[in-house]
Amino acid sequence: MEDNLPAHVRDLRKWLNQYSYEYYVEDNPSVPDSEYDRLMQELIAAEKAHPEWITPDSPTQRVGGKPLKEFTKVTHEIPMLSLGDVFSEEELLDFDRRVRQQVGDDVTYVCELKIDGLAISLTYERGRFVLGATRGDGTTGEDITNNLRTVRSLPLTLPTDETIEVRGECYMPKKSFDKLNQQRQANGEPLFANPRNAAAGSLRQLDPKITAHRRLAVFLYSAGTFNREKITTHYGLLQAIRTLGLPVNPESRRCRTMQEVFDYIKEYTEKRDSLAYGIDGIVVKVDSMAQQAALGHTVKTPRWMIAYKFPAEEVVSRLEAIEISVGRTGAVTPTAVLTPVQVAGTTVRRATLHNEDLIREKDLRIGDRVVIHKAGDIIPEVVNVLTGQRTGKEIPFSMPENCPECGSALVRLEEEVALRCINPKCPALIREGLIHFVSRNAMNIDGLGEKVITQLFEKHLIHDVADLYKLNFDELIALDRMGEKSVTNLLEAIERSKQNSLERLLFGLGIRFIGAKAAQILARAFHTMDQLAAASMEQLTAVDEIGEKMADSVRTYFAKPEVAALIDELKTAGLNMTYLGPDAPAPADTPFSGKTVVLTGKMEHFTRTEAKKEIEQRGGNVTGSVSASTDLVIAGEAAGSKLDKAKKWSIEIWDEARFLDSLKD
Ligand code: 0OX
Repeated sequence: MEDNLPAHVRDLRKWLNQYSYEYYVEDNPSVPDSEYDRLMQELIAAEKAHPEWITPDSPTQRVGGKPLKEFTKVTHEIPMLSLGDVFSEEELLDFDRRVRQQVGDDVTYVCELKIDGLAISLTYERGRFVLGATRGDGTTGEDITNNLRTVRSLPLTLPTDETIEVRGECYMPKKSFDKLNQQRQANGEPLFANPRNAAAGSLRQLDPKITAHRRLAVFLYSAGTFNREKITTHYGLLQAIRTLGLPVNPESRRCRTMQEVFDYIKEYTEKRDSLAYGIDGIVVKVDSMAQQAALGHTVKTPRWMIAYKFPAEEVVSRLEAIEISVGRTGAVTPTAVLTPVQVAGTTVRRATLHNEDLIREKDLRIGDRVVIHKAGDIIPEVVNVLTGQRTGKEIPFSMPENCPECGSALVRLEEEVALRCINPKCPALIREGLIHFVSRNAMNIDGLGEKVITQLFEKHLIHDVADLYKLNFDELIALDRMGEKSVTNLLEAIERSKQNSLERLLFGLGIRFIGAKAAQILARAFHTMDQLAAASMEQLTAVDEIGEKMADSVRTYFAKPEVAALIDELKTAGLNMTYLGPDAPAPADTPFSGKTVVLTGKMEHFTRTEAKKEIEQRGGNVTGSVSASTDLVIAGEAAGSKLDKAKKWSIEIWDEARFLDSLKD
């Protein structure tokens, strides 16, 4: 293509690409911006006069292409693995020991910054950027070529005739993030919580014009298809990628001892805030490719690298109050209301207290100064109380004996830490059940958020889910902040939801222990609501992945006369009650979908039964011992031989904070 271009157009492209590289990758421009702009205008004019000179890799074509309807799927020829992580120096030493056991004592590591962005893959065919993809689940990602094309530091052409696939991280520099949020604030738009979310949101745009305004950047750190003939080390690979003109993070360093690794970690823990981009840890990789091959990888992660994650940032705030809320299942949860503080990039106003035991153990009192961190850097938690700073005015807290919404006595079910309201008529249970019914993974009724449901419920316009299908225009237009257009859209969304496949309705009904994945399995196995309702214990437990507890819950649910009446009402309203097959949109993937998980050690916030339930509700399978089929081990305090075994076999290991993090919806 390029060969047919006149020399002056080729020169313009070459200079523009070179100046872009100097500016965006090297941060060291050799010409003023005005010169770049002048050349760009010249190229635009030339291409306008000769549209046949426009090719997708012209520097004028970064923001091309129409908005997409949806992203197409991309299969990664070589799976994109992810990183195992550790949180302490001891665990890093364990990693080092495992490596040395396998490949001997002569090991060099490369330490890299762990960029807080999104993993991407870039394919260049004969030097032309042809495909950009997200990591997705590692096997299948999404085609985001047009969005990545807008990233200025990503070259559209490379000086090579080979086909290569390089991998790395797409991120939003801190400056771009601050600017973006300032603009959003000025426009009254919701702010992004952190640069990573902003980068993710920007890459998910179907219209590349929006992405272009977001000022993303990339760093490459690995490769799929790549000519490795003369390359024997990871450090060499990084250099080869850099030589091609691709951005590679300049802070990577070879470390010959664990002491050097720890020094690197210390150095960048201190430099972290002054970097232009966010990092959430340090990646330690075995340098020698021969040693990498000897170490191999598990299904998900290479055994020759590990990420050391920075500890969660801790700050002190004041406990203003403890609020009690009642969830859809009746579980009563206390929440700490805090004096707002900044933690790890966001303002924290509330923190989960999980349950009464936690308040008692920590002896939390209203007015206490408390240490806050974010578990897995996401969910705010109270770590401990600064009892030494008490003034004597702090007020001890005790959980109410009665439900704050309906007044009925709260109970503690066997084996559970949480108190529950077991009044099926409790307004909180009904309201939360309605919110769940319309939610994205259930009936997915757009425009029916928590606020609208709460209003409808408080105005007595809806009492159960069947009432949603009786709502009319006049009732909806009378609500706060509802215009004609939104009411029409909402009524259409409600109407559309009647066609949903059975599993969405099943999940939406909120049968205990039946999460999105279990609902899908049941719908596939029994096909219609009536057949499921009539299924015996034996028929239910005969279904793969449906255990006694789930089966029992399904039986109990359908045995209730009020459930039969509700299903009849929904049928009369015209709701589909059959499974529409695997092509119907699947319930959201969870971190546990299809995974075999082993729990070990004692957790702070969950009993074993509770943790198991959380995992099963998300489509995971919990087993008692570590074996070849174990995908994940979740280790609490004082974990013993199961943890050792998991480490030995390089099975993915999570601590409780990571587990908590994964439970966020
Ligand atoms: C990062 C980062 C992420 C290569 C194969 C599995 C993990 N966020 O900066 N991943 C990797 O390595 C991949 N390296 C990094 N530096």
